Amino acid sequence: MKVLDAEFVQSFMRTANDGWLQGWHERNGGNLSYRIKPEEIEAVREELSPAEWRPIGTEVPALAKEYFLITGSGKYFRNVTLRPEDSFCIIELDDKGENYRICWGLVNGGRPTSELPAHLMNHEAKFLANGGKHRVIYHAHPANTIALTFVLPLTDEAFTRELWEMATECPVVFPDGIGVVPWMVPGGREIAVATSELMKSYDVAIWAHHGIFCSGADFDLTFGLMHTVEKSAEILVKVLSMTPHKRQTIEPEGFRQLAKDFGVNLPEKFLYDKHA
Ligand code: 2HA
Ligand code: ZN
Repeated sequence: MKVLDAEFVQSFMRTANDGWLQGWHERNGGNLSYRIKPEEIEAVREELSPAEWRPIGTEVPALAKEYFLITGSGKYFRNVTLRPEDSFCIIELDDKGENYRICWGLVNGGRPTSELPAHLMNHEAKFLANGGKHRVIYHAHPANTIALTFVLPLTDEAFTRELWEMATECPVVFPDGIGVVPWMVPGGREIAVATSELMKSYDVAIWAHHGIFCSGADFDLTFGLMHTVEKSAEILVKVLSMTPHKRQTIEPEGFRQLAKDFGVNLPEKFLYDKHA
């Protein structure tokens, strides 16, 4: 099978284009990766031609020999469906999880995203935390969530609680909550370590004054998670633009009832008493 005909590649391209249409990917902003299933890589193996090994810039031993589909450094989400072979690639990791090689794509040269260490360390954190259920890591620059990082305290508790309050579905969609990384220089190992530490507990990590990382089992769930967080942030921006004080909201007792009825566990650390 041709790489571009494979369903996982089609889903990757649709997700990237959906993100572009949402306005989350100005210029070369954002990046997307998918941990390819063994049967999916076998189906396209005839088209793979491995290049030279290069260092990842960190080590992810739990992901040794895994294959990933991942956007290219400096490439535009806008072009993913228009010029797929130029915009993303398939990479393979070596048997130590320290080096990668490009096996398909990026036909005009280049490297995987500058956030390769963050993507792979997040994949590894999820792999170790939930036994390989998650396959997608998605980084975007949605404006409302970024705007909130200038006005809310940069804590997991504040972001989780404020975004949960903005739409009843939120605690059901991200019951574990949201982690927050303070402002850091992007693109290296340090921010990758900080983010993957949060990904051990959460499926969403916000980078202050920069964007969001989401993790999920498939493209729909991961994109839907990003979309839900950003929609909730948009509502909060609208509310705060009208008034600094909510007249009414969902109270901790409401969240506890919701948790019971929907069968989710909502950690008490997010249900603090705001009036105390
Ligand atoms: O340019 O979003 O964080 C891609 C990015 C870097
Ligand atoms: Zn970014």
